[in-house]
Amino acid sequence: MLKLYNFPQSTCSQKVRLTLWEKGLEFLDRPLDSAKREHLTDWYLNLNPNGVVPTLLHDDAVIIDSSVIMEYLDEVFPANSLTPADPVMRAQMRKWMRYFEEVPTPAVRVPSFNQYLSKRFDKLSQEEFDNFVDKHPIRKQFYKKMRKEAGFDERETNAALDRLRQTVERMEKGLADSGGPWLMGDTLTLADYCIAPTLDRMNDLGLGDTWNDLPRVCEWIERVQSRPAYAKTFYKGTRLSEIYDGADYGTPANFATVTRD
Ligand SMILES: N[C@@H](CCC(=O)N[C@@H](CS)C(=O)NCC(=O)O)C(=O)O
Repeated sequence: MLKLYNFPQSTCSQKVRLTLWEKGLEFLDRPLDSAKREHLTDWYLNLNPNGVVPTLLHDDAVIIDSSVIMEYLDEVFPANSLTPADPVMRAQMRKWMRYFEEVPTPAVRVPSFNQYLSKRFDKLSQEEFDNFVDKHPIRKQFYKKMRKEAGFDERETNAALDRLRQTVERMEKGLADSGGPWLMGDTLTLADYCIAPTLDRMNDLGLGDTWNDLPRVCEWIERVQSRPAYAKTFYKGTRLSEIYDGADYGTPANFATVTRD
């Protein structure tokens, strides 16, 4: 049995949902409520000491970290493989994945917090915010760099936008070098699904023009979006623009009171 603890709107969760759907695997979707800080409760930290989503349960095994989960699923369920058979090609695919984890994945958090995610802190006093930040096992320093109500400063924001632009430029070149239509050539791989949610997020943030002048990336996005797995992953309520428009952002009041199976 596969069970995925995740946030509907999290890019890291979306990478894994894309993989599950693309491979045609049945799984129990267990969305956590980020506004209620369910990912910082004791029962969840017991599964994932990093206090981040996603976490996969496969029977008794607990697998954490989105790219690790993607590779695990593709290894354990080899049908509809999303990994090249050739070791050199596999290394190339992983090279893309490590780059995506290191550069665009953290970068897209900056405009995401600037435009939407920092809104959830509006109602918190500075002290409540500091307490919230201290609860994060691996994200304290990230939150400390942010101003509670205003997100990140211009320097940090511009650096993030530069990294996002570098990413799509590299993808354009990668698609030209591989001959496309996918990053690794003629077959869709984990590398494509590792980055797709970041570009979807950029689109949602109004940053879709970052790749307007890059025709191969424009085509690649349309191709990814046409996969049935894409529609299943990005169901209504999975984009920040849908969640944060007029929503009640919640308070940390019911910390540690929520339990889940
Ligand atoms: N390296 C981890 C990072 C996961 C991660 O950062 N998840 C974010 C959502 S995309 C999260 O849970 N953030 C919780 C928070 O900031 O409170 C992975 O890929 O699974």
